[in-house]
Amino acid sequence: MNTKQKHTNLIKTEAKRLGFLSCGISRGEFLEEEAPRLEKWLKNEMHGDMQYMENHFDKRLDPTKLVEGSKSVISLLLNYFPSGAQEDKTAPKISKYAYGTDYHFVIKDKLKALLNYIQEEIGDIQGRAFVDSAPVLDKVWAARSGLGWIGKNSNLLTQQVGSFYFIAELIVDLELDYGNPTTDHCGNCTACIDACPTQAIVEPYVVDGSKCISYFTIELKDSIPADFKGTFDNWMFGCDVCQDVCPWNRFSKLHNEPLFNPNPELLTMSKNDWEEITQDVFNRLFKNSAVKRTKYLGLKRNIKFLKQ
Ligand code: B12
Ligand code: SF4
Ligand code: SF4
Repeated sequence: MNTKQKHTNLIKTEAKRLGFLSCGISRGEFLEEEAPRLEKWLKNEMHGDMQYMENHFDKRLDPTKLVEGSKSVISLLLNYFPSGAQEDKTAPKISKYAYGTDYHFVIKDKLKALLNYIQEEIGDIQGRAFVDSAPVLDKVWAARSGLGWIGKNSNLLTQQVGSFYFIAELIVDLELDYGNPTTDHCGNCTACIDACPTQAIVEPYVVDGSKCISYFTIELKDSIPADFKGTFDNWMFGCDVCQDVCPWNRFSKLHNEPLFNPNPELLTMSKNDWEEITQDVFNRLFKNSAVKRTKYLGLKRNIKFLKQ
């Protein structure tokens, strides 16, 4: 076993120990194939009001510009597939990813621990940890490293566990052993495209973010356009439809991260409880949650929109 393989094995083993579902590694380089796709997506305004997507175009496509001297992208998946579900089937729905503690906190801690381990075991390695927050094409790096393929709903998928996991990365100045992309197993399936309540999957592999329920209910600061009334399939925060219908998600496995367990009250709230939610209840339910991104008034706006 050469040194690169030895280091790669050490990192992958520690990632597992820290609770990550899997770890894959790619050479940090310019993403030539993605550049025209990202450009087209932005040109067609599929980012809607998410102006941050327009920023750092060059860095987003090239990790060596984002982290000077970097050589490798270490992609990490963290499962969030929950055991429970909202009990009142008529209650407005929350995406599974937002049931527990905000994933940014949970993952950041694990990434830091992994970077510390690399520095202790391998040497004076420089690196930075990213989860969602930076201009990095998370799914593309994970796919390149062999962790899964990007499905027609544009999420990263695996045959073993579907797609209910987060993606994060460490970008480091250490040469490692690189993985190879897996094959696409979407085949003739179009379940996600057919089921999307707002027809946001405008062609296979392309999601028009500006039409996605997740965008409207989480990212949009203004009021939700009236033309979308009656199309939200009762989602008040995010949307899981294109993943729930994906046949590969029959293989989802329950997460084992205690911090992702919801406040039990969240699963027992009735439709009426949600419609009458107060600021105090919101604060209690979503203390360290990603739902805080939309704030109390944002959630109220979403619930009201569903009633119209
Ligand atoms: C912006 C964003 C959104 C936006 C836009 C969605 C989107 N698809 O881009 C909105 C708010 C709508 C959104 C929604 C959701 N998101 Co989001 N989001 C992001 C974010 C911050 C950036 C994504 C991005 O770069 N988009 C830019 C566009 C251009 O990229 P893209 O859609 O992947 O497009 C590629 C394909 O279209 C492809 N392509 C184009 N043409 C063609 C043609 C062919 C033939 C092929 C093969 C490919 C191809 O090239 C493009 C560029 O690579 C990432 C975090 C990150 N930093 O990566 C999370 C992220 C993608 N989101 C995530 C999640 C969980 C969600 C939701 C499931 C949340 C929810 N339950 O509500 C939904 C799913 C919606 C969906 N089907 O995509 C996870 C996905 C995990 C996974 N397993 O894949 C990520 C990675 C966050 C994380 N760190 O875990 N999200
Ligand atoms: S998250 Fe919902 S609205 Fe967005 S693309 Fe998937 S099914 Fe469509
Ligand atoms: S629902 Fe079908 S087409 Fe869509 S991502 Fe899953 S396998 Fe691919």
